[in-house]
Amino acid sequence: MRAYVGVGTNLGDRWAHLALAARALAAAPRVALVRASRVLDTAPLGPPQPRFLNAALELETGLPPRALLLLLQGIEREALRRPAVRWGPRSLDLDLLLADDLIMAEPGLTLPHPGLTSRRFVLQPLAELCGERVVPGTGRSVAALLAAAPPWDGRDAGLYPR
Ligand code: A4P
Ligand code: MG
Repeated sequence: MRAYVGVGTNLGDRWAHLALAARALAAAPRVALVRASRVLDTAPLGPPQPRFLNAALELETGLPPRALLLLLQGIEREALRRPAVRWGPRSLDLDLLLADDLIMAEPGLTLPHPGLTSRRFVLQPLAELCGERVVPGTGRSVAALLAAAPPWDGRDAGLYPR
């Protein structure tokens, strides 16, 4: 299964959280980290809070979607446990954005991720990895959704850390 994961972090050592996410996924059984997007520094959507770093990761995995989500949630918890890191609910947010062409609406797992189609901080890094890919249920490509998304305050922050 080809899967795309959105990474967001706005508390503590944000670069360390990005690196932790990539390391943990690359080390996980039945998961290969194929590529990472560049990193964006983005204005927060929602209530006032620190700016985010956002990026996307492309995975090839033998895990079914539910097992992959559990893995992502375990990595989020690992980021919270790091002692040097200021505790916070958003120290690391890993969203399963796309999993092959699956469409799913089950308790605890919606695919494609519901925030995907309208959020530039998700679409832009994803477009770098798979702009031509049609988002299941929309009939539109990632690049087309990005072109139609509302304007925002986001800037390139560099290569994904390894
Ligand atoms: N869940 C269902 N489907 C999925 C899926 N495809 N991937 C469920 C991941 N999780 C999925 O997730 C809440 C529940 O969603 C989980 O129990 C899971 O079973 P969560 O990550 O624990 O909670 P959350 O992060 O509060 O929810 P969510 O929807 O991820 O938050 P948002 O809406 O993504 O908001 N601004 C900028 N610039 N950049 C950001 O990254 N992120 C947020 C988080 C707000 N503003 C932001 C950013
Ligand atoms: Mg989330």
